[in-house]
Amino acid sequence: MSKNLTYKIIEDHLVAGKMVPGEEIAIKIDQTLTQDATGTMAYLQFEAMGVPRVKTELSVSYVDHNTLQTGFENADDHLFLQSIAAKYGIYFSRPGNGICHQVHLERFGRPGATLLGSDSHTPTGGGLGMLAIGAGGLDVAAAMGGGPFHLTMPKVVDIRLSGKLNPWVSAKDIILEVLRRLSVKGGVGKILEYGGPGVSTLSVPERATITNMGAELGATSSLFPSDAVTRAFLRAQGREAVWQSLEADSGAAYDEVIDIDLSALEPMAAQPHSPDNVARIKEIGPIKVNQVAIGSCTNSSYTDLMRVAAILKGKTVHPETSLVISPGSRQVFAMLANNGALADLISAGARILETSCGPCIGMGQSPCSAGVAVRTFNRNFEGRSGTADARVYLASPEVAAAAALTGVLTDPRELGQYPEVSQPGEFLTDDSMILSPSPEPDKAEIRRGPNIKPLPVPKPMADGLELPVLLKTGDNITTDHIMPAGSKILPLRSNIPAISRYVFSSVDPDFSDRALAAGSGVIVGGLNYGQGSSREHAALAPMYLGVKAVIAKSFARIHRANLINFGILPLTFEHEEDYESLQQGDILQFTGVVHGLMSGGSLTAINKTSGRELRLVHNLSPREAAVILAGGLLNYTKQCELL
Ligand code: MIC
Ligand code: SF4
Repeated sequence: MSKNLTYKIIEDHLVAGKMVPGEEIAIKIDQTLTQDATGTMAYLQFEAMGVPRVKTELSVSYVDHNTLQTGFENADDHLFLQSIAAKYGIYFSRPGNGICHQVHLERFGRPGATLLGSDSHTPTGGGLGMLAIGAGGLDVAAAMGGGPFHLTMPKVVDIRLSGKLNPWVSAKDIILEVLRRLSVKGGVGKILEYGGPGVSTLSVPERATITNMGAELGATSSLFPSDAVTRAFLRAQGREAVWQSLEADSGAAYDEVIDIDLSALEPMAAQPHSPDNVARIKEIGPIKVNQVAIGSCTNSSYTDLMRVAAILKGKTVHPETSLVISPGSRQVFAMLANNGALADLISAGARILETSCGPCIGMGQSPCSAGVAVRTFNRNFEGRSGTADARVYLASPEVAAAAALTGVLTDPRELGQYPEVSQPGEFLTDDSMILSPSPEPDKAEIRRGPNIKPLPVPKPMADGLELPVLLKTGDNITTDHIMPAGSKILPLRSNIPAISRYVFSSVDPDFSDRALAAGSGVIVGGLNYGQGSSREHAALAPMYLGVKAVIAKSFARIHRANLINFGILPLTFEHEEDYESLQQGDILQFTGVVHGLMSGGSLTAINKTSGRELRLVHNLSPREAAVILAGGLLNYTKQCELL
């Protein structure tokens, strides 16, 4: 039977379950990655599992998010991560070496492998033909310990690319077009597999821009075939040996087909405040732009920045527009420095930042009040830039460079001659900032600074619960709403008691006080609750504050899994209109929770305030129900060991 590429890779790694969309399956994980902001928790959890050395083919710990070091916290976390890596057999990519997804693509990714990363943009690796999936840190820790990764078998969508991009139109416009068509919830429960004759016109970094931002669709992952272009990229990275040809069989079946003619696309942008609010630059018009930021794991490859340098060469940025650039990796940065392109960027007035996530996660470079920023990043959620009333537009490096020169949103085709930039035949490869694990792990000492607090562990789920509704939210609540990031809060990622004070702080500053006073409670959400990042702090910190359940119209995949991992019940409405009947402050009484979780998919609660009965659906697999009842995945794993 002819198979699509997703089925081939999953079949190769299948440990349990049937490859039927909607059913729970478990797959073997070959590689893992963590970044520092999720990594400290992941490694505390890994330590708690008591496994002496990682059991994966490769595990890499990156430091790229928290590099501002406005206090001792970040530096302490870096030392902790470095010492953990040395002891447990993990490669350590030092701060300054680059953004995890970009470096992993360059130095470690391998076609046909599975990669689990504690960051939602892990599917960047799909640009190389690997099945790369984002997850919470606890799931990644379990995979490092040799456990399989459990997921719902996704549907597979065939995105057929035809034609070729016109000059000034780029890979970012392809994924913006997909977002325009499918929306931020359109990928939930799906893997997007790219195919068709247009694929061979795209380089690996261009493919990676597309798979990276598939995260914004809520997709489980996105995937390109591994072909001659992949081989040339790996050869130029000095890694041709890991190449293998991988593609879907002809006539393979898909659950859905989407056709995109690349030659019909135009420069576009995602308007505030959602990555799917996409329009053509021409339609949006020449709005004034205060800041341009080029970088992030979506668009900071060598060719992205070479093209920006060529556009800016010999010109100066607009006097009322600030331009900041953060190269994606040390490889990219060094190559730009060596060939003079960095000098062109500096001469044009660009402010060069270190190779890290930087402004993408609100670590500096917040725009001015009510400012407009054009960014090559992947998320423009309200407030994520650090300025509550800023308006962020997501666009290609070409659009960003054009705005930096003109000071207004500009269709880059107005700039005239398109600067052709080719892929290098050989990248500069220097892995001296990637540290190998210690050959003497017993002697490696773990460095634990005062910011690293012990891991809070949830209690087993009670059979009867009386819970106040602590907060009612609307649709598309992001994990940035639940657990904001930025330069003030991100340094507290290793300190749950401290960071929990900021849960929902941008939505309702009194939330944490109210939750602590109540002792326990429930959150009510709308559609696609918990979209965005993989940060398990958006489950862990509410758990610490006493949240026992979230009742929503629907959930984003990673957040739902994180809630379960930390013993919080994710429930949906049997009748969606019941959402309207719930108010903040209502008291919900749950009885027979244990039986309800063990036997089938529903639970009943009585709203004691209104007297209404609520029918709720849990849709938990037997394994997930057991995890919740045990009080989260760590407790569950320990229970299994005792059996
Ligand atoms: C993000 O882009 O939101 C992050 C920061 O990379 C997160 C991870 C985190 O919150 O640490 C993600 O995408 O998973
Ligand atoms: Fe870093 Fe931004 Fe990419 Fe997240 S989306 S990994 S913060 S660059």
